[in-house]
Amino acid sequence: MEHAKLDVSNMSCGHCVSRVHKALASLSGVTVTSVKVGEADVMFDPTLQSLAAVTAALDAAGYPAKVEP
Ligand SMILES: [Cu+2]
Repeated sequence: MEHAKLDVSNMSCGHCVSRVHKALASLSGVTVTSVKVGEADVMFDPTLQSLAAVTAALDAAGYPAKVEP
């Protein structure tokens, strides 16, 4: 498993936190470590899921995300 920290736009409240959490948790190979307003931490299995697919899923949910270095 690899760790990634995501910078997530458009989040403003607990509702956004639960929507982002749900979008991430629905992806196979992804374990959500934490979600806060503006950021998310995940562990992912690179053989099952790419970071590009993870950020694309958040984009689709209305929360554009980028990977923090
Ligand atoms: Cu919200």
